[in-house]
Amino acid sequence: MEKIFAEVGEKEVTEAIVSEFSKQFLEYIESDCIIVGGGPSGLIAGIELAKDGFKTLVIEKNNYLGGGFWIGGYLMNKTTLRAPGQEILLELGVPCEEVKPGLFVADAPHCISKLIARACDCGVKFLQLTMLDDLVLKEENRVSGVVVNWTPVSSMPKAIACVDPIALTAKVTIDATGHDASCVKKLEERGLIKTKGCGAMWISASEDLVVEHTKEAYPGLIVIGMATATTYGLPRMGPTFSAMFFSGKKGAEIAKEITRSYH
Ligand code: 48F
Repeated sequence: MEKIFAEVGEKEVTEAIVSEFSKQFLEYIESDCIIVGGGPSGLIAGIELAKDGFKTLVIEKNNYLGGGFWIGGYLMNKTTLRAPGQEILLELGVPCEEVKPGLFVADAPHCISKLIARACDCGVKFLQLTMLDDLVLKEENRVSGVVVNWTPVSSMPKAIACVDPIALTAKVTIDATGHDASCVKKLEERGLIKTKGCGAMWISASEDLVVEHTKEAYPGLIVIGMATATTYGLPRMGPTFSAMFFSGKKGAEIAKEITRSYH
């Protein structure tokens, strides 16, 4: 039989995975920015940071990236964007159609796959199946990174799940965990912040409010996307995504400022 593929065996394949992963993991034990959550807001923030040379790591508890952006709403994979969100889709090279003045529709899988690809192109690094377990809090209660574990540990029986997490440090951390607001909730558990919970749906008000409330919620921790709504009691917007883009971009600008002034 004529061989098509290079003569490489099991040992070399395993070695390649272990050595390349370890190299990157060692390099990213300390980052400029850690983004917790690989949904639309987290990915956009990652793109904006990495393209300007900030060392950026995204932590995602699922194996797949993209959060709630694979589906528009219910079971239907058409996504909607209110103007001017379509401009970001066009920058990404995703076609969209204006169905009503100011309301655009696109294929959700196309949107999210382009967003993930752009994040990779810009140099964002990812740790999938990695779950936020806690925050690193030091320097007079400043968030200085995240404590993470392998996602399946949280669903393993207690008897065999005694696995300690590890810490990854960063100049700034972004909570992009959607409705869960997982990072902010860790501060709330310690009485350092009080969340208000996401309000009922009100599309025309919520998107502007989410962008307006995108900010440093606690020293060293920025909140973006739907985590903003959970933190500050803002109405939800349901199946429309422009605010995720604009909140992610605003969060990245705040993160750059914090990183530049960090010492
Ligand atoms: O939920 P998600 O897409 O958040 P987002 O970027 O966008 C919200 C929209 O999808 C939609 C909406 C507005 O259009 O209402 O819901 O704000 O992505 C959040 C990501 O964070 C991950 C989760 O798996 C998802 O991919 N995540 C959540 N908790 C953790 C986490 C955690 N504790 N550790 C790691 N990842």
